[in-house]
Amino acid sequence: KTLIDELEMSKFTEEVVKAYPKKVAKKRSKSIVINDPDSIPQIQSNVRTIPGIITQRGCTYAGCKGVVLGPTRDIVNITHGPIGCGFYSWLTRRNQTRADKPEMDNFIPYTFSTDMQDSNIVFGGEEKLKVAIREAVELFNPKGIAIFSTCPVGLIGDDVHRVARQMKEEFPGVNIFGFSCEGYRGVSQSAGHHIANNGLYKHLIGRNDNPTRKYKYAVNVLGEYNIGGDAFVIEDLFERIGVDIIATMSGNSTLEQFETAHTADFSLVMCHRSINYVAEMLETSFGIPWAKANFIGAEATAKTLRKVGQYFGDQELIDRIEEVIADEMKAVNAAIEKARAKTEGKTAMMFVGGSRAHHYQELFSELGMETLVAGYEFGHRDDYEGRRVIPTIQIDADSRNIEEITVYPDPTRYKPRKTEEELAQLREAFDIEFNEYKGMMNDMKKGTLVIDDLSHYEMEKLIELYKPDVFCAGIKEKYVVQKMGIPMKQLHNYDNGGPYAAFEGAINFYKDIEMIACSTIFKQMKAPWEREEVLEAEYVFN
Ligand code: CFM
Ligand code: HCA
Repeated sequence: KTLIDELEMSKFTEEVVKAYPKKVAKKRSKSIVINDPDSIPQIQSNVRTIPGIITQRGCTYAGCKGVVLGPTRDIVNITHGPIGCGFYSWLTRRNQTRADKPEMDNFIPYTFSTDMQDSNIVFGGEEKLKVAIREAVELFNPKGIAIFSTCPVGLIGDDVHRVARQMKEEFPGVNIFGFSCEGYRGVSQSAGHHIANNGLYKHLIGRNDNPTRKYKYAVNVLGEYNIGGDAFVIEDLFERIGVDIIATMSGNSTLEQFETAHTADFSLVMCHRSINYVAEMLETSFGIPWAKANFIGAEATAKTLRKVGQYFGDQELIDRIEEVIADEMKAVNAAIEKARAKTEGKTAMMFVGGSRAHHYQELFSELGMETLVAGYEFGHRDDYEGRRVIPTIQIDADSRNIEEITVYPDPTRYKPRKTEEELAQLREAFDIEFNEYKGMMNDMKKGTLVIDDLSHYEMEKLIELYKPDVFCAGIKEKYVVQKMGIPMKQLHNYDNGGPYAAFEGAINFYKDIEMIACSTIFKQMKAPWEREEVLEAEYVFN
């Protein structure tokens, strides 16, 4: 009997479904499945959270401004809205940047907002936005300014795109553009990613044909946000194998990187959920193929580097890659051996965004730890079930999830590098060889639980029933989980740790997990509700 058989993961479904009101139970049970990698079950995802449920999710504005555009250092990102939205999407994610020359702009240490007040809601906020833009130009003289709409902006009808156009006329040298990424536009951050991707394409990508190139081959690294310095480690690795990174989207990035992304030879896609639209657009318009990549885990990193070698088919590059892998694996193996003596056989659960709950399972399995349950906050079915994404407009009346349609650029503005026919051929051969279209469920064991948009109630039940050795999620879960006596690791901002990407990052992760999963301190803790009498709340359903 395996550990998973013994734990009887089906107990969870029964208990949770029993506790919910009938309608809620019916809806939630479609998002809770027992996995079978040989015959992957359908999972309901990317649908509206049931009102009243405490969700881990964030909003569309968070996905657009905080996630995709936020990590760029030389665009002034102005939040048009009340101050809270700008403040809470500012640096809690720990996206880093390297602006180590005096001539480099770096606006990441600032949060820019129009700080809308009641009077702006009543009389309109466009004038205040113009004042903010003028002030930003006067103080910082930036190359670009992006405006992000928050919920009230959509409700009162301020037109951020019109303001952007007017301000561009006033300041012709500055690229000024807006995003209609009001928080309520989608069911989660996911719609914000799509809106951001369209904006990147419309306003930035393809505007500069002269990238800085050192080497013969060049790639884009898409869906890597430099949390805790991950992108720095990846950049160092590419320097060692002698391949240029034209654009990282958007960790440690600049406006120039976006503008020249169309000159790369190949796109590697780390977080597919947040940037697949740009990857598809670069392939369709410029004939730049993309492949899924994963720099989380030493084995996964080696596999990704080998894909790069295979793509360019250059023996010298392939040899260099093998040398780097062999060299790095020495330290990795020594670190695994040391940590694994303590971590082997321990268990983990992880609930994060739209790709990390999958990617981080690699690192845990390198430590000999089993992932019992995992889920995304806002992944789509392909992120779970591993099918090819075809960007489409999705209108689901029941879930009220209205996704943006992917905007392909006007072909007269760009010169595609490949014909339609060449592209079709390339896609067919390439996808089979390079894109495995694997989702999280392909890589999880039979009998494990997969849960989409986990509720707070479900989280507590999971912990009560299966007592994992480590629980991974975000800040909303952190302290409740720790008070329950379970070590908790944030996989969004890595708490204060990282980098965790590539070989160097893997070693950091092994050490950090060994430290928390094997610590006895949490077991000695008593939560406030265990120490003193508390009023018990009772759910009343009708
Ligand atoms: Fe992609 Fe991300 Fe993630 Fe994401 Fe996010 Fe993030 Fe995340 Mo937090 S882009 S989907 S919207 S990997 S911010 S860097 S950690 S939820 S799993
Ligand atoms: C976001 C950002 C977030 C939040 C993390 C958390 C991040 O989606 O708005 O809830 O702890 O990674 O910073 O996902």
